[in-house]
Amino acid sequence: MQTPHDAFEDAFHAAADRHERAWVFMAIVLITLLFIVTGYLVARDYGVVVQTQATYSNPNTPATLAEFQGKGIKQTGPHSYNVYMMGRVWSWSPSPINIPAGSTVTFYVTSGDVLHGFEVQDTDINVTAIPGVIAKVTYTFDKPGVFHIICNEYCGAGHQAMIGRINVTRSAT
Ligand SMILES: [Cu+2]
Repeated sequence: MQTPHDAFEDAFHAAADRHERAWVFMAIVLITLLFIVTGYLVARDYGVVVQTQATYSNPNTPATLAEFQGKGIKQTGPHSYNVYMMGRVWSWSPSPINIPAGSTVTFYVTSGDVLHGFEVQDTDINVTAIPGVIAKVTYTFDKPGVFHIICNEYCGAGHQAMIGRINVTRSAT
């Protein structure tokens, strides 16, 4: 037989149950949203993991390769270029890079001495320049403007001045 007290307790537990279910549901929704938004922002701002094109047991080898000699910029199609980017204390070569808007650029990035960080501002290009390793990253410059290459890995006394330039001009067409 139910006493009045039991009826109150049952109602109380039913109400508490509803509230707890609602809060657990909200927590699951929030955790899921945070997970998705974090993944999206990381992929958008920092890019996906860059593939390594080649590694050499001798860290000085990439600097001696033909592609890294001379201008370092090679047109490979009507709107595509290869750039062979060498970071050294404390400059990027080639720089400045002049290309028309709409160009797809494949960067082959390496270092001639110590670790550098190859980051192009206003893009999601962010690669570590490692001696003996050639990293490959492709990007399409849709909008004209000046894009600065900054070294984002501390590399010595002139690190903060290690800035390169990519000039994206209005396309002729
Ligand atoms: Cu540097």
